[in-house]
Amino acid sequence: MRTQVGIVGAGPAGLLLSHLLALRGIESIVVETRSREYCEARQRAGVLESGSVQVLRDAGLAERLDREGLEHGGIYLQFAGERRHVDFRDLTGRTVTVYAQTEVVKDLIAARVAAGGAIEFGISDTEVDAVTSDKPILRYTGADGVRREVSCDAIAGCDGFHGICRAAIPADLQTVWESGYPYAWLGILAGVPPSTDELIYAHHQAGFALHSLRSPELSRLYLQVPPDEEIAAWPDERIWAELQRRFALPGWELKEGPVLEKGITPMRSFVSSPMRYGRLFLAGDAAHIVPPTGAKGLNLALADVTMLAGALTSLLRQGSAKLADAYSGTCLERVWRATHFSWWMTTMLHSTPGAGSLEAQLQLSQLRYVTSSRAAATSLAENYVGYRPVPMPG
Ligand code: RFL
Ligand code: PHB
Repeated sequence: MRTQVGIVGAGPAGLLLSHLLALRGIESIVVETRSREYCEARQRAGVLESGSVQVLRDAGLAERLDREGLEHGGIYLQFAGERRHVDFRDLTGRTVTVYAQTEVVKDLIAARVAAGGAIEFGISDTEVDAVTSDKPILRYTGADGVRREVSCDAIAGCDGFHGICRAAIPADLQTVWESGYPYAWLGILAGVPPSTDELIYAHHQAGFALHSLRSPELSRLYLQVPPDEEIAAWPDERIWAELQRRFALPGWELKEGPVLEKGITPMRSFVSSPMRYGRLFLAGDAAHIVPPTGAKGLNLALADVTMLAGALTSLLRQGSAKLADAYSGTCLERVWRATHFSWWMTTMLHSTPGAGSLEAQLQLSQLRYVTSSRAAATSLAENYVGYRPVPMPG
């Protein structure tokens, strides 16, 4: 078989890339180990930067997003018994949109299927080969058990943190930065209308909590838990009791409802450089992971492939390697900004087990600062809505 771009992984990165390439007349195949149903149901991110919304709109993918997405002009930071609003609209003129990753993925798959795009679910034993040649090879076993080999002009590794593409870059040419955190997130999807108009990020001595949402009828809530926690230790009553404790505020009520889904997510910061080796290009979680506190992972994945679609178009249609050569460096600048912001939000809001009381005082001071200084609040806001560098005057 032959195609122009072999794409490994049908997450947001791989799916958007195949769509953007198709719009530019470039053929691709997407191969995915999981089933379509699994990809469409996997609960993950919820917040889209305005730039991500624009990318989806420009690509003709925002019909449902524009109808069902919930535009948010800020967030609440809660600490020391107070809840303060950070007003993104006022500080930056921009907003974010709450629209679940599951919905982004459903829209992308529907668009690819409607356009007759090649996506194979339920494949196994993915291999990439000859990636430093002009004709890299993608091999996999289809859902029918038949081994296939696809000759490509380029391969995109959009296969997430646990994928195989990153390992195709020789270790001596790769630099990895990685750090774990001494806590995880327990996330629930609850069948109850959100108790808040904006997301609430709560600092509490018992641990961080986040109130997010999915729709006018569905809430999404998270609790900081120990990193090796078993979900069995958290029956629904314990989860609600802990959420009630961490969000407690006089005159405000957290509404409870049935827990429709729950899971525990470990947290790490991880960056692998370069994001390109020959004709293999990494994008999204395959190359970098951030802790979810800054709501950046999905947005970085979409930004990477927007860049990559342009780079592959000029490589494959005009024969120009200029953008492909710049791909890794350009992406990594944004990745490092998001990596720092996510680490900063995480360490400001979570309580580190075993840390002395000095840590809590420093966190509270920082939280007071970002909610009282316009300069500090603007810094948080411009990172949250998606930082775009602008030249400094002079
Ligand atoms: P994905 O979504 O992991 O997709 C990779 C796909 O590749 C497949 N795969 C393979 N396919 C073929 N062959 C192989 N050998 C393969 N190995 C793997 C996998 O099955 C999968 O389908 O990566 P992608 O596309 O880079 O997208 C990244 C995002 O999914 C991720 O960054 C975000 O979900 C992170 N994230 C958040 N990001 C935000 O921007 N805003 C948020 O509010 C936000 N909240 C979150 C989050 C992630 C969370 N979890 C569960 C990690 C909240 C949570 C709780
Ligand atoms: C979510 O809605 O799942 C969500 C929102 C904000 C975050 C992380 C996750 O920082």
